[in-house]
Amino acid sequence: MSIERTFGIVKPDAVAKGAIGGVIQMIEGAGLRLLGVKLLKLSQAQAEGFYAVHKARPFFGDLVRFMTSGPCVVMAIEGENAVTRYREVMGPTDSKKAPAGTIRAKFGTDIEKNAVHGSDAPEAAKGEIAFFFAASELV
Ligand code: 3AN
Repeated sequence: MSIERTFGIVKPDAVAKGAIGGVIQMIEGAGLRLLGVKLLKLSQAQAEGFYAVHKARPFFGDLVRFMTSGPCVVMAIEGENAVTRYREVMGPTDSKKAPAGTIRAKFGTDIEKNAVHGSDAPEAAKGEIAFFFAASELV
């Protein structure tokens, strides 16, 4: 077991349905803690930069449009095996396939409006946290 950091976003669909508190409750309930939290509306450039790895995918334009459609909450998260643990709590990308008890089953709608983002590896988490937080903002 190792203490790890991961990065999460409460996406615009979940913020719009008043689920910020519900998502954070599930993250904390999984034994993870927040190191940093911000409410913000992503600019076009921020969304394109954050999802640059998906630039060639057919859904890229829709993804950027969705992620800039309203406010979201960015979170730096810490805990034992945080990357895997948080992905378990999120559930799979497609909310329709998410098992009961996961964030995406509770607050997501489909593969695009899937309530939350989570890093897929510790190295990715490092870059994603640095994309939104200065070291001094992590407590
Ligand atoms: P995850 O967020 O579960 O790691 P990724 O990294 O494969 O999933 O995809 C990044 C984001 O792109 C997803 N959260 C989802 O919002 C969107 N996405 C992925 N696949 C599709 C798709 N086939 N159609 C629409 N949006 C998609």
